[in-house]
Amino acid sequence: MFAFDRADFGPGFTFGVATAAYQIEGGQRDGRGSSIWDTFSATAGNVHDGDTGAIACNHYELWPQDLDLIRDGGFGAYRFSFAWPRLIPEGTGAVNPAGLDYYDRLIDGMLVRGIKPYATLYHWDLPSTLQDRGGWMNRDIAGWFADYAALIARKFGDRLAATATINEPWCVAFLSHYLGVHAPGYRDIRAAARAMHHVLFAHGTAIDALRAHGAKNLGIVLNLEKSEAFSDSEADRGAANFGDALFNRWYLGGVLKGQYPAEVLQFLGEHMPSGHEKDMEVVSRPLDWLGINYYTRGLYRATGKPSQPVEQVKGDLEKTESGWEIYPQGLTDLLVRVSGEYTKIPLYVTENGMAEVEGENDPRRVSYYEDHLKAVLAAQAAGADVRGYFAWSLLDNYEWAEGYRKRFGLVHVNYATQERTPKASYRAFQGLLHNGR
Ligand code: IFM
Repeated sequence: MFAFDRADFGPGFTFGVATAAYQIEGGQRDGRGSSIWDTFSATAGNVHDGDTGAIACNHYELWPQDLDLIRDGGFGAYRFSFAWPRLIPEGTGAVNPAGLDYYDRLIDGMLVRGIKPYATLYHWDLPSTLQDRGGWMNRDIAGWFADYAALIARKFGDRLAATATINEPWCVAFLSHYLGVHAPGYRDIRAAARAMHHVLFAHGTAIDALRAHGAKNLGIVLNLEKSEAFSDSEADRGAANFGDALFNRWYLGGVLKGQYPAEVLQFLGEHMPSGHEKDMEVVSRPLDWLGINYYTRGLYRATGKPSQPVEQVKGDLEKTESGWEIYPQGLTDLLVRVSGEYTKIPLYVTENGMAEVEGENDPRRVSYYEDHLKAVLAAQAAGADVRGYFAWSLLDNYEWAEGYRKRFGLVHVNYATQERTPKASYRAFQGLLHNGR
């Protein structure tokens, strides 16, 4: 049981759960095209144990019972993502009728259960055919993505409570094109520089397309980490500032102010696409809300090496099963900072949660949620306009390069039988949301 009341968050505060298509759907049939995660995970060495999303949680078929779990937990909203290759198998051109039918059923299934659909257009499963054409490195993606956004607005827009363009552009760009950890697995500064700009440019063109086709309540979801210095030395403080620029300010500044941080532009130098300055008005189209995904802090140390000036190090705070430090204060600090320095539009915590060892008794996760929800209350008390909170995740699911070994669910999934079993953390939310306690 959590030690606060639902009412403490204010009237109309939204409590939801979040998932993403590739991590839970499975259902790679009925005309769904290939995505970069299908091919990346099929390549030896990229994903723990060679796990793929081919079956995942079979949400493609089991969605009715999953929506029942959301409703019975007392959650009022479901943040899900559309799979681009399920809707437009080749990325552009022909639309897959079975894909449209699937999301029709899913969205209508939410509405009949009183659950608000919070959609994300892109949560990392780029159609493989678009990767063949350069993917996020190709400026044309801004047009491909806008066309896909327009389709969603036309087919589903009137039933969506909120729509986000991109989930976690840092991961789409830097993690996937510089660090090489996620699909498509590049380790190349030119690839990264292009992806870092094109992902935000495409966000802007998608916002235009969504608006032009009548979709309402539009935003983007950024993953932010509180950047801190490993030591009080001037060099480490400088490293934390650079880490903050690369991880947080590139995306906050780009989207909300139309400006990239100078130190990152200097780092990327000649690798940035020429003429990017002219796109910044599109990059910073007005939004109706901002989503923030928060998990941990970033602790930075200077390396003294010009080619890699900073490195992230592990601190000594308690860690989750992913090895991420548990740091609720960072969530308060980020929400207050964004609200003070960047925007007064409503803020949503669109993901927060932890990986924990397998099992249905997960007291550490209950504490994690309790402490982070208190952090939201503290941010509200300090003036941040936080309107909602989404737990990551409803189900144990496919944790990208970590495969199925990291479990983030409020609900346990037995991958052999697809049986779902609510954990203590699910019951804690149920207590809060049903009883008002
Ligand atoms: O599983 C991911 C999700 O897809 C994006 N945000 C972070 C989660 C945990 O790593």
